[in-house]
Amino acid sequence: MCWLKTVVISFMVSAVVGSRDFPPDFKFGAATAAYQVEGAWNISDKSASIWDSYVRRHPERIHDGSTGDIACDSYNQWKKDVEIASNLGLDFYRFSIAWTRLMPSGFPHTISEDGKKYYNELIDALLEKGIEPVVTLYHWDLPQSLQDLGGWANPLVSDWFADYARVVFSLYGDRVKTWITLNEPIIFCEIVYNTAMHAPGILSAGVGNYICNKHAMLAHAKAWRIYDEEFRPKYNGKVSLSNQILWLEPENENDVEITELTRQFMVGMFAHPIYSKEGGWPPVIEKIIAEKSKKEGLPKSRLPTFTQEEIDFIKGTYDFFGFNYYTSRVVKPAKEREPIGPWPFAGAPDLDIILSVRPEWKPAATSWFYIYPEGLRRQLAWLKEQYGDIEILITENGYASYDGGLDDHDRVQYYKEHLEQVLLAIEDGVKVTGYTAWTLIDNFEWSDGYRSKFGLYQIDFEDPLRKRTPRASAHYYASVIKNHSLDVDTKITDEL
Ligand code: PNW
Repeated sequence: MCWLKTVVISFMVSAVVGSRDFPPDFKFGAATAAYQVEGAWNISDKSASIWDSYVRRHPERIHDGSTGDIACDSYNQWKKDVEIASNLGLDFYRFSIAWTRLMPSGFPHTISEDGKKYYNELIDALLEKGIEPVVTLYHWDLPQSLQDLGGWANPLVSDWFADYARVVFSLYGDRVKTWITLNEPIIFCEIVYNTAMHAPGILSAGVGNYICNKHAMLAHAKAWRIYDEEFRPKYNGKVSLSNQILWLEPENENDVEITELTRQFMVGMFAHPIYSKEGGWPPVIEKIIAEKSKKEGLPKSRLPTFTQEEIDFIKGTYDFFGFNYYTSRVVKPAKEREPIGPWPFAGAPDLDIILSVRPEWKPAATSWFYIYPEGLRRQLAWLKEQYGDIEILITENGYASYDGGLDDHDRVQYYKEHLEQVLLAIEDGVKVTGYTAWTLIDNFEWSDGYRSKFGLYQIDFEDPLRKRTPRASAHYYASVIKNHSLDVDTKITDEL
């Protein structure tokens, strides 16, 4: 019987080991965003974006007083980005287009020849190396000219965005098959208007954030519908948006309900209008904000309503769910107006909660980052439960450190543990089709400047050529991609 036991055990071991392989069509990528890497902020006819002006007006709001003026100089060094993306063996590279580089006035009557050429060359070079371009239309760099007209608070912004989207689809849609309309409306609406700690630095808590959110939903939907009607028939691509989600857990069993409510504030507000069967704002939130507004003596809710026509227009405008995951929080109720804790934006000032973290979640660099890999799997399960069995593409996940060295075993560990959770989620039956590492190269980390590093590749910011050097995590990720499996050594030093 002993041999049988051995056979059974070795079969079980190989079954477990086998489960560390990714499904054959699972894709791996890495991401960047225009303002964080391109530099060349005023080259040729490019106009200023809200980030170009914000870093000038408010250097004190950037940790090291730095700017993205040069950043990784990817405007000039993009061939190196393509080369390292290829060395990593990426299936796709997610980057964003700078609206101000392509359409300097913000409007479609002026298309920059240089801007057009820059993205054409980048896309063609990626395809030549067998890397699929995944393109974000808006990663927070609104033309300043449109901000001067009110930006995301002006109802016309969804038309401005739709016109821009049409230009981009018509220029690059023959080669780009996966599009992200908006990156993280929770950040560019909630963090902006509730804290003013991002461009354009306007404080309008509980008002501006909701107006922005409504217009973001409409902008996304208009772009999706333009693609669907005018471009899908010939190009057959996919269009969605990327939502940043913190996994939320109740502090104890009494806090289950408030936690679910917080999820609706932090996810539902950016997903319910698009992904739910009924569309529109999450009803529970509509009710809370209406009641609070009434108590404040306002004639109507601070949350702008959708007409039924708008609800139907936005509903269903997706081809997958783009999900960015970094960290998690624990939720408990607060007394009214008590500060919300280390995520002071979404829901504030309409959500009376306190957010914290569990003591065992280790902090990474930047104020908001605590490591909880299981949060990724749990959030994926919640998304499936809420919005059905839809395709989910993880459009960002990565690790921040203050140490810029090459021996980044903490980052290797982060990737390994989060990819394990992705595999478990797939086993759970969640349709996760791809994973995107944030980020390919160290870059301008918004209000943290160049202090926190997220790169698989280190950038030498002292070097005018911004030399790119692979970290241990780049070797590890390349090996995962090559083997299509987590059964790889975490200490790999192959040439990249
Ligand atoms: C994302 N949080 O932002 C952005 O898409 C990237 O541009 C950025 O560089 C990256 O993540 C790292 O910060 C986030 O508080 C901002 O949990 C804040 C959070 C998460 C992501």
